[in-house]
Amino acid sequence: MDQTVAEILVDQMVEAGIRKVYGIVGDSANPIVDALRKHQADIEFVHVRNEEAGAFAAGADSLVSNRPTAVLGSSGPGSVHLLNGLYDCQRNGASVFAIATHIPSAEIGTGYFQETKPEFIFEHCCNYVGTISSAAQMPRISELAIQAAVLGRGVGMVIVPGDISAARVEHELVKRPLIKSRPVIRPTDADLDRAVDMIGAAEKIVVFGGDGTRHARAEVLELAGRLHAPVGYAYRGKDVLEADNPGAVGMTGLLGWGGITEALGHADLVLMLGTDFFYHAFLPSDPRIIQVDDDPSHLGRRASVDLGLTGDVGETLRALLPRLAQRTDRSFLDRIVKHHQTDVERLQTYVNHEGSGQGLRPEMVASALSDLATNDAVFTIDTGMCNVWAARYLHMKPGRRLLASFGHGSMANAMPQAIGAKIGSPDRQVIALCGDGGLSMLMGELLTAAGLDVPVKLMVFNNSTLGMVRAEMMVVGYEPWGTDVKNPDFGAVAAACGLHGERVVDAGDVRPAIERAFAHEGPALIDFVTDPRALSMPPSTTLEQVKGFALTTSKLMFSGDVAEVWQQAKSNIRDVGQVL
Ligand SMILES: Cc1ncc(C[n+]2csc(CCOP(=O)(O)OP(=O)(O)O)c2C)c(N)n1
Ligand SMILES: [Mg+2]
Repeated sequence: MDQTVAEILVDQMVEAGIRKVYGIVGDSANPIVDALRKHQADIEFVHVRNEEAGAFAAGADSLVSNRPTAVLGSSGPGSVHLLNGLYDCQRNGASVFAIATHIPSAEIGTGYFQETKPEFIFEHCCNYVGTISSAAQMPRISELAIQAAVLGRGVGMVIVPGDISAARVEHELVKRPLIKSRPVIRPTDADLDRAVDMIGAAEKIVVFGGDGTRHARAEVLELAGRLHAPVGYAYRGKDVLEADNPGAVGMTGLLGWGGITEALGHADLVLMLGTDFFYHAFLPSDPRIIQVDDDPSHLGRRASVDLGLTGDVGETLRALLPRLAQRTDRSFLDRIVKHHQTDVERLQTYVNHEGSGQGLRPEMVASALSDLATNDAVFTIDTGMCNVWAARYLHMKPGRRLLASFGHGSMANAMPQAIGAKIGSPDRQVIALCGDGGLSMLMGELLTAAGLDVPVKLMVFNNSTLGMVRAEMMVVGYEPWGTDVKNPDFGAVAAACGLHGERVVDAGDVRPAIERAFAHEGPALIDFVTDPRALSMPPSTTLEQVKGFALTTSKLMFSGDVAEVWQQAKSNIRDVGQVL
C-alpha cells in the first residue's frame, strides 16, 4: 500500500460516483487538493468564492443530478463558512460528502491558530461526523461518511487534520461496498384495510403532498382521479403535483394561494402524502387525516393524525389503488376547482396591471419568467418575497424543477444553488429568482459564474429592502426599521464582473430583457427595479373560511384576506380598486 490518506479519500469519492467537489483551498487541505489535481479527469474541483456558496451549490447539484457531490473547507474559518450551506443541504435531503480539514493533529486542544471544534459545530447538520485522527482509520471513517450522505440523503462529514491526510497508509485496505439501494417500505395489509375503510367513510377527500411524492406522481394523480379529490401541495411538492394536473388547487401555508385552504376547511378526510409540512397551524383540526411517509418520525409530528402509514408513497399507493373503486360524485372537486380558478384570476391583477407604486410589479416579472422559461427549466428561489412570487406565478410543467432553501430558510441560496444546478445539469436552463438582499449577501459568486462560465440566468427582484421582514414588521404593527438597503445598479455590477448585465425599470422592457438574458450564451443578470410596497395579493380566503385553523394575523398575511394587510398596503388597494 503506497497511498496517502488524501489519495485514498479521493479514490473513494470517485468510486462513490462523486464528480464535483465545491470549495476553496487552504493549507490544511493541500494534500487533498493535490490528490484532486491528479484526478482531474475523474473529479472536478469547483473553485467558489465562499465555502457557504460551495455547500449551497453542492446540494443543488446533487438534487438535480441525482449523484452525491462533495464540499471542501479548510481548517477554522474555511470550514466554518460551510456551515450554513450544509444546513441547507441536510434539510433539503441532498447527498453531500463534506470534508472539513483541521489544524495539525499535535496542536488540537491547545488553542492553536484557527482552532475550532468542528465535531461540535457540525454535529447537528450532518447525518454523520467522523474524525480521521490516524492513517490506521482509513478507509473506514470516510466510507461511513460517504455512506451516510448517499443512503441517508443528507450530509456525511469527515474532519481530517492536514498532517493526517498527508500520511501514508501502511496497512492493506479492507473496503466495504457502498450501499446505494434503499429498501422498499410499505404498510401492512391490515393498515391498508384501515385506510380503505376511512376513505370509504369519507365524502370530501383532499390530497396534500410534498417532496415524498416526487417519484410517485402518476400514482398520486391516479388516486386523486379515483377519489375526485382536489390536490394541494407543500412548496416542495409544487413542481411534482401542480404540473399538468387539472385537480391541482395550490398551496397552503405562509405562501399559500388557491383553492386548497377552502378544500382543507371543508374536507372530512385529508390524505397527507410524503410531506412533513412545518406549518401545522395551517393544517385543519376537524377532518380525519391519513399520513403516508417513508420516515416514521414524520408521522403525526405536525398534524394530529388518525392513521399513520410508514411507506414509500409510490409503493403504498400501488398497494392501495386496487382496493379503491372509482367514485362518481365530483361535486366537491368541481366546487374547489372553481374556487381555485377565481383565486388564480384574482392573482393575475398585477400580471396584467403595472400598478401605481414605485417600480415594477414583481408578479409581472415572475409571470414573464414562467412564460419564457423552457419546459424543463430549473428555478432556484431566494428566501424572502421571491418565494411568494415563485409559489404563485411560476407555473410548473412536468419537466420543471423548483429548488429553494425549503427547510432551512436561508437567504442568499438562489444564486449558488443555480450555479450548482447548472453544473449538475448542464443541458437544462437554470434561472435564479434573487432578492436584492439575498444576491448581495453572497455577491462574490457572480465571479464564480463569470470565471467558470456557468451560464445561469440571475433575475434580481430589487426592491431596495429586505421586503419579507419589512412586511412581517408591518403586519404585527412594528414600524419597518433596519430593512431598507442602498443598492447599486446590479446589472452594471454584473457587467463589470463579466456577465451579461442589464437593469430594467419599465414594464415594457421586462420581457425583451428576459429574452436577451435567456438567449445570451453565458451567465446573465437582470436587475428588475421592483416596487418595495408590493405585498403578496391575498387570495379570496376569508376569516370565516379559515375557521378551525390556528392562524395568527401574521400567518394570515400571505394567505388570508385580512383587513390589516389591506390597510397597510395602500398602493396595492388603490390598484386593486382600479382593476377589479
Ligand atoms: C441568512 C439569513 N439572514 C436573515 C434571514 C431573515 N430574513 C428572511 S427573508 C429576509 C429578507 C430578504 O430580503 P431580500 O433578499 O431583499 O428579499 P425580499 O423579501 O425583499 O424580496 C430576511 C432578512 C434569513 N432568512 N437568512
Ligand atoms: Mg429585497
